[in-house]
Parts: sequence; C-alpha cells; structure tokens
Amino acid sequence: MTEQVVLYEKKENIAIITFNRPGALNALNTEVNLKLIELLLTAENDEEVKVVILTGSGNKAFVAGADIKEMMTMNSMQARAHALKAKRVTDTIWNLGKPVIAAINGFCLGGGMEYALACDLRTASENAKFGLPEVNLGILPGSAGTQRLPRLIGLARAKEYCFTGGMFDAKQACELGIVNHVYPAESLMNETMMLAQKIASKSPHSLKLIKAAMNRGTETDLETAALFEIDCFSLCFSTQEQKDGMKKFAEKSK
Ligand code: DAK
Repeated sequence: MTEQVVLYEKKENIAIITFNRPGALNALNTEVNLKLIELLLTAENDEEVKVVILTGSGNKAFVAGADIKEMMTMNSMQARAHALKAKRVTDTIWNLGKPVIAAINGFCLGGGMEYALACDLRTASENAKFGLPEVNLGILPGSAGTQRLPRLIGLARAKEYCFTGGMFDAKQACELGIVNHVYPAESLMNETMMLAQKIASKSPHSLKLIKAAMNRGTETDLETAALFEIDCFSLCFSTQEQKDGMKKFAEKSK
C-alpha cells in the first residue's frame, strides 16, 4: 500500500493533519496540496473538531518548501495553475471556521512557511528553522508570503528575509512575533495539544466569529472593521453558549 502524503488523526476534539513526505522533508507537491484541502474541509465539516493542528512527520522538517523537483520543468501557465492550487490551501486555512495551529517541528521554508503564516497560531520546536529562500531559486514567495510576513513583522524586516533568502531560528521567530511559543522538540506536540485543548474548551461560535472579525478586520479600515465586529458580536446572542455562559456567571454572582 502506498503511504499517504498527508495524514489525518482525531484526538478527542482536535484534528491533527501531518505532512508525510519525510524523505523529501515534507515538500509540497500537487498531491499534498489536493489532499490537504480535502482534509482541512473534513475538519471543517466535523462538528466534533474544535481546533486543527498542522505538523510535519519525522524530526527534521515541518515543510521544506514547495517541491522544487516538481516545479523545475513548469512553464508559466503550469506555474500559475500550481500557484492557484497553493492559494486554495492558504485561503482554506485562513477562512476555516476553526482555529488552526502550526506545530513547527524543523525546517519551515518557502511554501511551508507561507502555510504556517496562514495559520492562526504557531508553536515551534527549539530546532526549527524558518525562511523564505525562493530568491535563491530565481522565484519569489507565491503563497502570500510577501504579504503575510510584513503584516506580522513589518515591511523592512520582511524585505530583508525575502531579499536575502536567509534562515532564522525559533528563538528569533518568537522574538519577531512569528511564533507564539517555543518548546523542546520532544514536548512540542504535547504542549501544542494543551494549547489546542484550552482553546477547544471555548465556545466554537465565539472562536469562529473572533477569527473572522480579526482576519477580516485587520485587512480593512477601522470603521468598517469595528462595524463588522459589532455584527459578529450581535450574532453571538443567537447562540446557546452565550445564554449558558452569561447565566452561569449570573448564578455564580448570586
Ligand atoms: N523540494 C523537493 N525536495 C526537497 C526539498 C524541496 N523543497 N527540500 C528538500 N528536499 C529533498 C532533498 O532533495 C533530499 O532528497 P534526496 O536527495 O534524499 O532524494 C531530501 O529532501 C533531504 O534533503 P537534503 O539532503 O537537502 O537535507 P539537508 O539536511 O542537507 O538540507 C535543507 C536541508 C532544507 C537546507 C535543504 O534540503 C534545502 O535547502 N531544501 C530546499 C529549501 C527551499 O529552497 N525551499 C523553498 C522551495 S521554493 C507559489 C507558491 C509557493 C511557492 C512558490 C510559488 N505560487 C503559489 C506561485 C514556494 C516556493 C518554494 O517553497
């Protein structure tokens, strides 16, 4: 039986999606991208799943980028079609109605870094290495890396990483605000699971609307964003979780 290139596992209410091409440092090819979209939608449609974790198999890489061997013979039209598939992945992560955490367990380069940047939170092992090395291949980050990185760390710092293709480590990624937490490699998954469970214990409707308000709101002007936030806030009042949550508080006060 051929090995699946992306694995799916459900632990309680957390879905763990694992890039599984360790021999190629989990590089992203067409098969991976298509499977990843399918599995993200599986998680989206499973009501039991509250949080999704993306990680890489093996102890060396989260994802070492798009598969260079697959890309090297493409013409412009094929590259465009390839790019559009990759965009569907980042759009799916970004718009998924549940928090997505990247648990980065090694090299997180190129397209891998771009997928991690589309996630809501990022945790990393101490040995993780980050970078957008596309410039070394005569191309550029094509899955919104040139857009999401500057939004996180500022234009000048992001330009330096894109222009030089240089790598940086987990400590630097944390200091730059790319990564939320850094853990020893052996505890990365446990710690990430604990973070995921803490989030999973909250109202799924609140989480979905908080994500939408923050992702959309930070991409528009403050007035529009604040009005959208009000709509999200108001929608919560149609949920049982709002009624239960407030009732519980009021009863405790009594
Ligand atoms: N693609 C294909 N194979 C890869 C790979 C990759 N990105 N990275 C590693 N591998 C393979 C290696 O070829 C090797 O395979 P075998 O030779 O054993 O068959 C195996 O994984 C182990 O790699 P190494 O032997 O090189 O391992 P080392 O520890 O010596 O080095 C490394 C690790 C991560 C420093 C090195 O493998 C490396 O530099 N890899 C390439 C990193 C890279 O340049 N990544 C960026 C790729 S470009 C777009 C969307 C996205 C993108 C572009 C456009 N559109 C939407 C338009 C993204 C582009 C990229 O990501």
